[in-house]
Amino acid sequence: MIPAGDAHQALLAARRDRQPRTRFSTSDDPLDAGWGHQVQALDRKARTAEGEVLVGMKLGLNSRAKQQTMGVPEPIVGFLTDAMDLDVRGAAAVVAGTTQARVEPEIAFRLAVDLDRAVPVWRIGDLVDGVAVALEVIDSRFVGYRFGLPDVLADNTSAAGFTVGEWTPLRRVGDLATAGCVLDVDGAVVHTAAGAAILGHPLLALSHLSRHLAAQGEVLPAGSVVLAGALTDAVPVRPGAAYGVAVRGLGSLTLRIP
Ligand code: OOG
Repeated sequence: MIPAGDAHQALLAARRDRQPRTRFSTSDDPLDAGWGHQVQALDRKARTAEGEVLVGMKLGLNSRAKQQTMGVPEPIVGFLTDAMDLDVRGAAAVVAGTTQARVEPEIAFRLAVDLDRAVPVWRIGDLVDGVAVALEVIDSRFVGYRFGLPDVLADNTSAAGFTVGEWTPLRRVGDLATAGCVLDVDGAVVHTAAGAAILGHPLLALSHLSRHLAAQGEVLPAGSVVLAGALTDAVPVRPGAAYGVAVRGLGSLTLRIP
């Protein structure tokens, strides 16, 4: 088994050299999710030591579309820092560091309270201060996005960048499960879905995250952003393209790639 520290160094080199690598897990050495989280924790420690600030968490592989395409049938959790905020750092700077970036349509939640325990599904709404439409830029450090569960966890769930639209209070949004989502590239619709694509209801992503944090003994502070996971398959990032997402009740958002 490759030690977590070695995998962390290898992934750092892959990012620095913009050179995607092959996956770590093999049929002889399957590794496990715990190992993946260990590597991810090293990445988070290194980034925060360099001054990046944790601003939230993201879930991934919550929709059947993504699970089937990526071949990993389980939700995953990663972290978000201010350096990934496309509105703070700029899309040009974020995309310049990527090698095979893709865009995904998302729903974002903002925490009203510290998330410090496993919260039952019927109380999840109490945790949320605002809901917004969002776009995530992912970029795998594995060639062609060919990875297993431990690999993608080690790679911080391919997180690269994100942008969030206007926040709306949850009580004003209506039923998120039946809210339609449309993703377009340069105005041409490429994918559609409903909120229910995310685990049956987008709020269940927060419930999953609360159980994950409780198991790790970790607290996510009030005000943090949580990306609930892509509603549809991802689309490749192309220079000069504009990516639009609209979710009923949440409005719309456009990301222009320079
Ligand atoms: C893994 C990350 C997926 C999502 O929202 O489903 C993800 C990947 O596809 O590279 O962020």
